[in-house]
Amino acid sequence: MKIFHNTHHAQHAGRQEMFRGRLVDCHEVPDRLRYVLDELQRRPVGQLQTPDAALNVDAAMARVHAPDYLAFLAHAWDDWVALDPSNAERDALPSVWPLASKHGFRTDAPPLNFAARLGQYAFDSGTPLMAGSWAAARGGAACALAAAQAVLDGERFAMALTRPPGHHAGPNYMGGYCFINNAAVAAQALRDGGVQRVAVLDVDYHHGNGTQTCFYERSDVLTVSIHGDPRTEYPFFLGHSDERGHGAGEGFNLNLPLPRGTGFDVWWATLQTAMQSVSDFAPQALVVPLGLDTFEGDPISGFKLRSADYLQLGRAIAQLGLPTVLTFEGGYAVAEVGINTVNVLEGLRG
Ligand code: SP5
Ligand code: ZN
Repeated sequence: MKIFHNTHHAQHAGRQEMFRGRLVDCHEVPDRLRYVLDELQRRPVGQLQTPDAALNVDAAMARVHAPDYLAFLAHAWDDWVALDPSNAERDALPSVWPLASKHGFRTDAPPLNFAARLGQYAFDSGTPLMAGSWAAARGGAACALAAAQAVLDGERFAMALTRPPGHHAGPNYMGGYCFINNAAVAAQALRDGGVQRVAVLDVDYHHGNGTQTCFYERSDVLTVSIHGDPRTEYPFFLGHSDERGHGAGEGFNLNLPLPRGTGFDVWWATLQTAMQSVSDFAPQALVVPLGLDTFEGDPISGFKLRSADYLQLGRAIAQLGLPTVLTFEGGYAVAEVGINTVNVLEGLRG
């Protein structure tokens, strides 16, 4: 198993996120990745490496994200500081949004004001952007592309071990701590490398809204997600069980929402349903957005998985018998995220 880690990740270190009317310390912190790397030192289940610098990561990101969104991200920090030089001391967070055009706001007259532009491209105020966010997000996309390439070259398992995470980022928006959708970059790179059908099995606690949206009208990429019911859980506005795909993509999206408080037995039974739909699709490759925020000790989530359960998850994924790319997503019980992640990888190896 090849594990591609992102040497730029720590340049993205948000200070605070908006939560119920005040700023609270960020949950998505650089220590998360450090704990995984530390556990990999203790249990070296794969070959740790960095992506080949020759990979065309900009082209790979452009296959998933809109050009104006990528240009926005690349210049966002400079534009934030240009708005007011004292902004250099603060992370950028949006504070005004156009909502959707159904509310009567215009989206055909793009604002010049940076705060307004940030609101156009962000769906929450929990995703701080700072000087190194773009370098970190772009470095993560390189890991996703490298992992897809490794699988195309014959590797059975490859992981993009990176942060910030990606599965909430859509074609033209950021949010949920995510900027670039690493899982979508990997799935599209597999398609572009000649894999005809790719399945995405998202096991993060939160619905993979960005990945679902990227492939919602396509029949070549099946998206399946097990997550907290969006009626009560973030990201709230997508992830319901009646979302089955649209147009050519109808029938190629499956959402399996579960109530907050769900324990391993029910989660495991639901995983069997998810895996059956993956098998029925007969894909030639799999992408697993791997969130560890299903853990019982997670501070912002509501499922009750225990550390040993992640070994089982790894074994189950391996039983699908598919070349597989994993991307590191959520998981905010920082001291346990290394053990839980490496348990999945150990389970994969059988
Ligand atoms: C990748 C991923 O797992 N993103 C999750 C984004 C969730 N953002 C909203 C979380 C709000 C919870 N804040 C709780 C603060 C309690 N101190
Ligand atoms: Zn999550």
